[in-house]
Amino acid sequence: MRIKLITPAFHSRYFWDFRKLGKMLGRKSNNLLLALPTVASLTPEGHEVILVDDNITDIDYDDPVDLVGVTAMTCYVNRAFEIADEYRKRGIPVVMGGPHATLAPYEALEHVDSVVIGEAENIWAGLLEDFAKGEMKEVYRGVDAKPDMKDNPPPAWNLTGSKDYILHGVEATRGCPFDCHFCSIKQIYGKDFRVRTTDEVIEEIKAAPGNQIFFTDDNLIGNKPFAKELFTKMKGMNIAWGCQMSINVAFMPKMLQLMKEAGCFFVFIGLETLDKDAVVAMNKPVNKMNYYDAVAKIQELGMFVIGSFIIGTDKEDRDTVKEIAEYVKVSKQSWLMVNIMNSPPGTKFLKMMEEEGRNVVYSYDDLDGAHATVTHPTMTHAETEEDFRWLYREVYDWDNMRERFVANLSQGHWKQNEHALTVFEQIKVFHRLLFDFLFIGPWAKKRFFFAIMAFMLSPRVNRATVMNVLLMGMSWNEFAHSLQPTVRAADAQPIVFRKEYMVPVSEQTLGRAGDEDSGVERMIPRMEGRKRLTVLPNTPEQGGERAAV
Ligand code: B12
Ligand code: SF4
Repeated sequence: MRIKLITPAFHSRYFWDFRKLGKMLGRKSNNLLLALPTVASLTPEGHEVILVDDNITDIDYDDPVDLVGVTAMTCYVNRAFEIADEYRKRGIPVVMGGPHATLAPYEALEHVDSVVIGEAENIWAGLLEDFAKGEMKEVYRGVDAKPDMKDNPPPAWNLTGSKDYILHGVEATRGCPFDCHFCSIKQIYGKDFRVRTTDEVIEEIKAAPGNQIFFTDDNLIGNKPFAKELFTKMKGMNIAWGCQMSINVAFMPKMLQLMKEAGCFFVFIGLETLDKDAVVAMNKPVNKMNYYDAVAKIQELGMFVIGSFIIGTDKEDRDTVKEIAEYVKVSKQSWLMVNIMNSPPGTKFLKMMEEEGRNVVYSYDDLDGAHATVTHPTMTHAETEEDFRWLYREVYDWDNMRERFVANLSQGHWKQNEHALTVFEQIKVFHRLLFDFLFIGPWAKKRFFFAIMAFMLSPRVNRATVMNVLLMGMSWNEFAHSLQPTVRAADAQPIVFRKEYMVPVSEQTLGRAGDEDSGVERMIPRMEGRKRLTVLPNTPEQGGERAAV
């Protein structure tokens, strides 16, 4: 069989797109999400698999294939549905998996022939067998057949244009020990934290194209002995890597030392809010600690912290972003990510907002962290979004970045990231950087450039780190200035989160349409001719009826 696996394009700019950095390095995209290279690797021999990344290539709908697979997060599921609809128009069956299909499978079934709820490892080969027999089911429950992660094959990077990407994802664990109320990880992966063998992870790192790795794990220190063993084995591998972790890592000196020795380049930490009561309301008590101390402990070892904040929660007002900007200035936290509080399927937060009648989402596209989608007690959506843009512009202002990085690079010992960029890449990129910094943009940009370049002479900082600060600063400054206010049609209506679509994972059933015992027939709201999800009026005033989740 010929199987095409498609990663749909993301509709707008986002923090991680590193668009300018990619241009400088001659790469088309930051990364290819790991989902489909992983599914490809699970495909039994004898089938031809083609991986397509809609972010960088046009989809050839007329290229003959037997089966199409798509993945999707909620914020780009509309594009996934468009792709699926195109293929189905041509009579080609489509399977969907990933976070959205897991959390709202009965909606996905309006656009595709089959959904995989949860993980594919113990499902995919069987699905293909069923398909070959003409017996593909509508629902496959990977959540009941979770892999133990011990024998996961490495992602099929050989099928990707690996030179197109800056970073490559490596997965060492699945799950998260926490259960924040705005997150759906426990729904997707269940409550157990699973780990691979460290040897398999090391082999995968060796096989990954390039020398820059992003661990896709939700919390790489979720199992501490495992993390320590992994970092110990990574020492000397000469790769630069980033990861996500909870803030308590800052108070594990042994762990930090091992990370540093293993070449850690950045640690992404969900700090969420400066308000310690709000942290408790979010069910993230691990964050009840002093962020200033924590960030300093990581950065003084020469690892960048990307601290992520959520704005637009109930306790906040228009001063909140100013407080966050001040915190970044004083703490000298290197990089900041901001999200506007939103309500994806499968979260306790969505349930709360629906019950309170405060979920006002115009499109799934808006659940990308850059749009306000819940009613706030004192701020309008436009004000929250204005604050969001202001905060990015403020933190990524050239003079603010200069102050932070001069302080960072003067204090720490930024030597372990020698391989963040190869010497060849450094040479290739330097003249582009020079041209951009010297001839384009304001004086503040040149001040930033010369202040950071001065660290080329420092015995405590290596060249690759200097170049990366310049590249990342340039990229996130450009991103901050690319953000635009949302424009909506005057008659735009919020969509309805339909109860029958968002069936909790624990209640979703397995089976085939028409099979009475499966429950599928009962739950899938059949629509004539499989048309796109209709946008329904949301509130009674608009003539609609709000669906509770
Ligand atoms: C790593 C990651 C990223 C990285 C990706 C980097 C990289 N190099 O890969 C970055 C930082 C770029 C990122 C960005 C974003 N992310 Co993210 N990300 C993740 C994370 C932590 C891991 C994803 C991953 O690679 N998992 C490993 C792979 C192998 O697992 P998987 O994707 O689940 O795939 C398995 C199954 O789902 C299934 N499957 C998946 N697709 C398909 C398709 C078919 C056909 C089949 C059969 C099976 C199948 O099979 C796979 C193997 O079992 C997840 C959380 C999580 N643990 O899933 C969040 C997550 C996916 N991200 C999320 C979000 C919201 C975002 C952002 C919008 C954040 C933002 N505000 O910018 C952006 C959007 C980016 C974009 N345009 O794509 C949400 C999505 C929620 C939702 N309802 O959709 C998640 C679930 C996090 C969360 N806590 O809620 N992310
Ligand atoms: S710590 Fe991160 S991944 Fe874990 S539940 Fe909270 S937001 Fe989700």
